[in-house]
Amino acid sequence: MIIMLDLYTYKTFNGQQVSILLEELSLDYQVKKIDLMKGEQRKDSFLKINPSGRIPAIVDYTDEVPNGFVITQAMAILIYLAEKQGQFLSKDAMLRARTLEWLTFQATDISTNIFNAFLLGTLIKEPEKKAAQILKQRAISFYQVFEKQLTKTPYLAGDNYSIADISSFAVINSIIKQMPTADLPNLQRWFDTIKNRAAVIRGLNVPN
Ligand SMILES: N[C@@H](CCC(=O)N[C@@H](CS)C(=O)NCC(=O)O)C(=O)O
Repeated sequence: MIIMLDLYTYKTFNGQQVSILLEELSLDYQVKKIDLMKGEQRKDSFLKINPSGRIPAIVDYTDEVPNGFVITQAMAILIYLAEKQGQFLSKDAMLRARTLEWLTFQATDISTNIFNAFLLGTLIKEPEKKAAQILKQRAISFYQVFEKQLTKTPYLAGDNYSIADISSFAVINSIIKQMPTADLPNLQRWFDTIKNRAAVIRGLNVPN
């Protein structure tokens, strides 16, 4: 089997969004594990791929770029792969905008708050811990917006499962224990539907 794509990743929600999409697209890819706990993201070999020293990153070996087209940033990777394969992101301008609207909401309002809360929460001082709590609460408050939307449509951007769902699912899944969705029935229904997809189960397990 000729592998045409490398995925640099680790088991975090940013990495899992991309591995879930790759599994949904049934693409062949080679997993390059970057162990963040061992600081492998700061090695020169990885900094050549992503100078900001963070996962995820992909290298796509194409006819146009046989040495590999490198792309970083989870959102950019999701959009690139979905567009390239013509799946999970509509070509219709309005449906596409709706998907990008939910994807951006997730990226800027949910995962950013959660990530910053995690960073502050690892510090010992009380003011930082309090700030972490505020950011977490802010992210949780946005669950209500998801719930409201999901009373109207099966998926975030409408009738079709899209990269907005994949991205949001990976983030919510990573914090489900601290931030449960059980009291929001439509969000819970959406979460369970996605969680049981075979590609999602495989994608969450990368790198295994
Ligand atoms: N905005 C970036 C965030 C990537 C990111 O923060 N990745 C984390 C793991 S979830 C990472 O690699 N951190 C390693 C480090 O900061 O040293 C994206 O969407 O890809």
